[in-house]
Amino acid sequence: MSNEKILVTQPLLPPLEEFIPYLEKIWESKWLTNNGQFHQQLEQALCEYLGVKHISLFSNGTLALITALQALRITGEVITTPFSFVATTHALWWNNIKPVFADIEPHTYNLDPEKVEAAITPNTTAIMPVHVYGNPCKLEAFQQIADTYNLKLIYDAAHAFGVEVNGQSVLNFGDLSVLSFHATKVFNTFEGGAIVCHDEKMKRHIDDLKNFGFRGETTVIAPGINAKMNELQAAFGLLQLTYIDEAREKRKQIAETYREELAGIKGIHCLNDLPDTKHAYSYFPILVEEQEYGMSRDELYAKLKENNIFSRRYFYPLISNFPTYRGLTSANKDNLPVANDIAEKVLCLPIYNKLQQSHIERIITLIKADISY
Ligand code: T4K
Repeated sequence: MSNEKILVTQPLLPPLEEFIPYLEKIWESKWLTNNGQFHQQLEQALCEYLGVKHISLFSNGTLALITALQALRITGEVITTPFSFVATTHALWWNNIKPVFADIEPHTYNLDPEKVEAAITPNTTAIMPVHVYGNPCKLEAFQQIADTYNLKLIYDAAHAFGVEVNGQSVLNFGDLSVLSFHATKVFNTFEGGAIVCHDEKMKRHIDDLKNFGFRGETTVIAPGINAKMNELQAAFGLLQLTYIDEAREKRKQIAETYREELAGIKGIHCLNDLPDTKHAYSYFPILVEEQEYGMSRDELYAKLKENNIFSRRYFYPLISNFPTYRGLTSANKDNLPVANDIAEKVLCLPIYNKLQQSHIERIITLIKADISY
């Protein structure tokens, strides 16, 4: 068996020669950024592909998150999950908003609506859940809480490209949803991101904010930022859209193979697909129960690494355990027992469209090795 290095992910890269005509057009037009032709085309193409009304492209997902909070003028406290990539909480911090962590559900690893409701104070202004690994949050429950307490609802949908529940995009829920198109994501524009919103007025406001707050040549409506997607990124996104369905299908097959192969192993648990859901298969997380499996998550991680397989412990450490945040009352481990438990046991196995059957077999063989039953 080859010992080729296998990373947790590999970006979706269409054939290079197919990108050249896009580059030629950019050179011809001499229009490199600031709402160019490819930017406009990609916004429209993504609205159609994702089934959403309005989308504003960004240079990355983190700036899109920061801008989404600005667009809704969020202040005070926002209830969010500790089980995510640090950018989720950093976006609050950069806006001078106090993050309040609530615990997650044991079977989806998403923010638990009941725990959110219990964490609401007079200072709470919004809820920011994450569709972790692309698994949809409890959409109706969150909307009900937001409506009851008059809170804004912003979804970090960085992992949820193309995810649908009952034929409806998850991006159509909440006030705003934020996507990431980073190289490691299902759909990438090298770096990139987007905000999905539901009305023209909000889209215009977001577009102004990402361009220094300019509306027209001489008017600045707010202290905006520079978070625009450039033409190279947008052109790459357009090309990539022609390959996305094939790549998503490949990811689905890989996830199914992993599930079948890992099914009989004591102490290794996979996340199941949720009913009526079209998944993104952005990540393939497993939980390693040390007592049953006979090896800890970190030991398995190290063993795979020794064998040139680079799985990742997304999301360990928990955001609430990083020095910046661990002083917050809500970061206390007693407040977040499920999240702390999952973060100690989770391991994301490689998944990407070019991952081959032989690669999967190598990974499975290593996970199965030394098991005596
Ligand atoms: N919200 C959530 C829930 C997120 O997960 C993220 C980002 C954000 C917000 C913020 O969105 P962005 O501002 O990033 O658009 C990676 C990504 O950098 C980050 O985008 C992502 N989440 C996070 C979960 O993963 P690292 O530190 O793990 O990246 P890195 O460089 O170790 O790459 C991971 C693996 O991917 C490597 O083993 C190799 C492979 N890789 C990576 C890159 C960059 C490639 O094959 N090619 C590449 O170009 O954070």
